[in-house]
Amino acid sequence: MIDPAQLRKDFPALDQQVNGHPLVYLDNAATTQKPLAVINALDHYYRRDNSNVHRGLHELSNRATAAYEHARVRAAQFVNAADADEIVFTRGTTEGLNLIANTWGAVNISAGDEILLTEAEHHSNLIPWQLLAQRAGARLRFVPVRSGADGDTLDLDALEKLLAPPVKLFSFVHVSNTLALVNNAKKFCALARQRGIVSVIDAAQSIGHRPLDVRDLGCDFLSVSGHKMAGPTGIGFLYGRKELLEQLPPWQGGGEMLDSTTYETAKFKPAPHRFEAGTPNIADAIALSAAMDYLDAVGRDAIADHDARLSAYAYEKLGALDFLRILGPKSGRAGLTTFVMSGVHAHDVVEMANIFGIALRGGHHCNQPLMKKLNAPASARASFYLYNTAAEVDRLAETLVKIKQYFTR
Ligand code: 7TS
Repeated sequence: MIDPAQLRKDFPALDQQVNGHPLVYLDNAATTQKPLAVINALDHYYRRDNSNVHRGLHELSNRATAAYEHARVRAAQFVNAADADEIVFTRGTTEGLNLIANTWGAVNISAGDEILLTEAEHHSNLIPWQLLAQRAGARLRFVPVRSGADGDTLDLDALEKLLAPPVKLFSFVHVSNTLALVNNAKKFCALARQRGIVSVIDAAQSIGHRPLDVRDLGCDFLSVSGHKMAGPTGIGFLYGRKELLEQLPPWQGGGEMLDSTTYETAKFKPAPHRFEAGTPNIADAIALSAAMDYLDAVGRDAIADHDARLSAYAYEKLGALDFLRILGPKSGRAGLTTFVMSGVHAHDVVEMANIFGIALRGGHHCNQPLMKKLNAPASARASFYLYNTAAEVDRLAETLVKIKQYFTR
């Protein structure tokens, strides 16, 4: 079991007062705080090794290149990819998904084809496919979210039926950033593969919270963001199964992604370099590697266990407040709680919580169509990470009672 009180000391941003109260940071699904190991890695890089990669023959460039390519090897290990060449550095989950839509999609999707998503997708796993479908004349299909005795869950019978030709690609969220729903990614990928359908996992909310093994999951692509796993903003990576990645055309052109060029045409480097045009985000890739070391030192099984406990505790604690409606499934929940307070707009809840030093997120959480379907166009969300404690959940619950009282005076 991890000791959040001890781990908090690694995260300088947590040690501050907000509006006269100790900060309770519960907006981890938006972005997590960064440990000293990550801040120090950035500091070290810029103080000592700053240089461009893959081109210099001098000491600093050699160091920067070695550290950048080590980060790729580290990312491959982190998700148990067979080969570091299966890792493309991106700006984050969104860019990785756009990369697939613009490369795999450009070659494989044409008029009459279908792309399967779920109704629980974040906009970043919706809009790239909308754009592709519009360009190619393809159609989007959606596995419905249904609301029943077990809460808001995915309709798995519908999934079985929809996952069939003319669907060519199934892209789904692993852990929903609003519903706290955890999809059975391994099963979804196995079903897709049996039916000759390419699978894509949006692992933005799972990568920093549980062990992930792309070979065990059996996915074709998996996209993640560094900033949701204790790493910096502006960096993430896309895993692509080698056989697929190797065949894909580039999507952005520029320096570093080619072997040779004339004025008319170019010969491109193999994957992953052909997908990394221009000077990459060297510093943040290196610091992301430090974040992965940090998470593995804490232990990802232990983080998952802590998430599950805190999430169950929050569900029980907030569930006891009869003026809240909590979205998502009733069991097997990930480490976040999204709720609607009766008679109080989510933005008022979040602003009032801030007065008490508590950081929440309010709005549609980039899940607009889903929130509309669930008749919760605005909701507030508390999302947890390894440094959050049960005492913080208690403070949240007490504060929500105060907020409700304030608005019903
Ligand atoms: N997919 C999911 C499930 C997400 O939760 C997010 C970000 C993304 C993709 C996009 O990640 P990005 O790093 O490329 O922006 N989710 C949130 C959130 O819930 N609040 O702020 C960002």
